[in-house]
Amino acid sequence: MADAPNEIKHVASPLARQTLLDAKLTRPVADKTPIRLLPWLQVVKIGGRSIMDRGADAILPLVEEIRSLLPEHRLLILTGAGLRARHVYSVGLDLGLPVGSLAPLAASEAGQNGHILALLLASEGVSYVERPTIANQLAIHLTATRAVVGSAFPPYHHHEFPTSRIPPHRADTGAFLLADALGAAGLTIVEDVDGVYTTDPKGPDGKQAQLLRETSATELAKLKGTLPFDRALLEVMATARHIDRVQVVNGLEPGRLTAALRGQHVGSIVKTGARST
Ligand code: GWN
Ligand code: ATP
Repeated sequence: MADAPNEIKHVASPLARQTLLDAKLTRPVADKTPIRLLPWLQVVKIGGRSIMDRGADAILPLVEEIRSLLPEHRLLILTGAGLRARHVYSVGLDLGLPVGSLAPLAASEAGQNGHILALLLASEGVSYVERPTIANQLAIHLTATRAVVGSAFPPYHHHEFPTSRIPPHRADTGAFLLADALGAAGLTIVEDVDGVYTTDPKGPDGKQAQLLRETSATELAKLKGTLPFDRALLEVMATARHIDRVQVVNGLEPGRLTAALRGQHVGSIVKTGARST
């Protein structure tokens, strides 16, 4: 039999045959700014404990505000977990459950809050969308409607880092990771305080608390006390690709979220490590 011509095509890859651990080799290929997938999207994280747990008094005015924002913005609204997650942590910790088991239990509470919020906005065409939908079909949903609601918690489950007994990556970190990965126009974190203070304004040293109108992830990393969001958020901010600032606003004050989405400075702006593009 005559030799068949060799038609094997070699697929050239600049990363072939090299270790992915050598930054000198990977940098020329990998060090490119990724494209913004949804540059018109505004991501809004609604606090679980700070807003949703307060019930109608806090939720209904915010729902009205979001309703009036819909003609102006396309929104991915993500909810935090709140008090029910704190309860499940305490029961789970008492029973000795590992952090990777606690993470999905808490995440499901963030999902429940999302379902509640979505139902209140259903008449506007807003629905709760499941994680797999956020992962793969967000664009088509946001083309069909102005906003969707999802869980802010990252779905690490048993992949959660065992660096502490409480899952370190919670709703604020999850919302940021998603907003940055999607190349969204912005992320606004809605809380029950005017922004980030030097110390907890509701804590024992509350009288000394000063509002940090503008700060950065690097500066906040040096602050030893508590923050109004997960500390892991500072770590993911450091390596952000798109979201160069996050605004933390008081959702109990009518109009603050609207102003923030219009680009006004009405809370604390936290700068990240991303270069603005
Ligand atoms: O259940 O409220 O999504 O959107 O992290 O996983 O623990 O799940 O383990 O699509 O995949 O409870 O069932 O639950 O909140 O997370 O969801 O109603 O596999 O729509 O089935 O990544 O919602 O839920 O809790 O977000 O945060 O069925 Mo829920 Mo959450 Mo629904 Mo989702 Mo987890 Mo799914 Mo999932 Mo699980
Ligand atoms: P989740 O969505 O995870 O349920 P949340 O974002 O709604 O949570 P908290 O985790 O309770 O809410 O964070 C908000 C609270 O953080 C504020 O009510 C405030 O009392 C407290 N806090 C602690 N440290 C600070 C700080 N340095 N600046 C401002 N608020 C702080």
